[in-house]
Amino acid sequence: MRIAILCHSSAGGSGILATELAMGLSLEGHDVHVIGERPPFRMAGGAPEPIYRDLGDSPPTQSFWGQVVATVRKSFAIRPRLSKPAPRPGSLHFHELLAFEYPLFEQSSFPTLRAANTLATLIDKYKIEVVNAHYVIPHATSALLARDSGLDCRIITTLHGTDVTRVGRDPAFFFTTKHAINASDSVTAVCQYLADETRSTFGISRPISVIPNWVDCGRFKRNPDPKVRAQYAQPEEQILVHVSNFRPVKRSVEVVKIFAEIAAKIPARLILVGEGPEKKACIDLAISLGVFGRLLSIGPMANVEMIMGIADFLLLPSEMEGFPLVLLEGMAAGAICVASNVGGIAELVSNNENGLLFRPEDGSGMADSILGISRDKPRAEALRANALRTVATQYTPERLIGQYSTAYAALCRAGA
Ligand code: GMT
Repeated sequence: MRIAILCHSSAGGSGILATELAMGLSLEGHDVHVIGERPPFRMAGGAPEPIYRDLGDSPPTQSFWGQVVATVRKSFAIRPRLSKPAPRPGSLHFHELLAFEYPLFEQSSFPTLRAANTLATLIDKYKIEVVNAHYVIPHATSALLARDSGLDCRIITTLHGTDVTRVGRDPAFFFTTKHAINASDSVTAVCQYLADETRSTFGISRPISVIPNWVDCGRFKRNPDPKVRAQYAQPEEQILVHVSNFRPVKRSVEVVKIFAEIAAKIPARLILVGEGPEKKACIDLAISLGVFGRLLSIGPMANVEMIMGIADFLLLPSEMEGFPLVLLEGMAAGAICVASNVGGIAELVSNNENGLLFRPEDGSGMADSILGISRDKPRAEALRANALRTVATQYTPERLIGQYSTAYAALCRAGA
């Protein structure tokens, strides 16, 4: 199939998932065109330079394809014994949004319209059959605009979380979000909670199928090498990790409070990975609580598996979540996940079996249970083993990327 994927380029879950999906679909042999404001965060190892900017006919440079193929191979841990074919060169493209500056426009960018026009150009040029819009605003709207310019393609919209629970329900976006969901040919959500929440928020009855997110257990795995661990912490320290975009919905400041309670009782180290509006407040709080010396702050990491593989605990006390990639990745890598029981999290984490769930505001409960588990090795190992079993059996890329391509194929058949 010829597929276009629209996604946010920032280091957020929806863009990461869309990138992994694009790379996986290209492995299945499809022609995939990713469209965004700039190359998405995890594409080609976070390739910094803009690529394939002008939709021109000149082939992408060799070095770019070299990077993409290497990343796809690494991402899926292809070994000779696997029969999966290597991606055909040329099966994965990135297209930056076309842009035009004009003095009349106060806001020069108009990303919704530019995405629509870029997409329409691609549909026309590459005979795209299916467009998968990740995150409703603005991508599903852009896809509908592109199709309404008289082009023949199917639109499938994937809901991720705040596109419904925060942005979509806001009066600023309510009607456009509802319209985009209703007018898409097909809609998927990353968890059942989000599918149900979408229907009740917008009062709609259309089917929304659930395709959960996944994790590559070949890439996210425990790193038993003490030398690697020693780069981040003393041998006796428990390593707690929070990977986030540090928006208020993640309640990242709470992580520092929880950590301070723990660090008052046992040797511990907190690693904060990512960037966002509340990062500074986290650092300031760590200073005022006297734990700054035990904190390591790192920006967004394309290879976050390095940190996940040495973490003892992963903290996610969010106010709301869809189906967090960070939990899937922590579970695969052996970090015991301590999270709030919100959104779709309980569809992945069973309390006391493969992780720990709390009310978002129960920071002390989270701290107490981390302290308890850090002294109870058999329980820690049981939680880790159960978590790995969950993700390795139910949330594999092969199975779930296959569900996307099956959904695309069904749409194409229905529209033929
Ligand atoms: O940051 C993004 O790009 C999307 C982000 C969000 O704020 O909606 O993440 C959502 O989508 C992810 C991928 O499906 C999920 O892992 C997250 O749970 C979900 N986040 C929230 O709903 C807060």
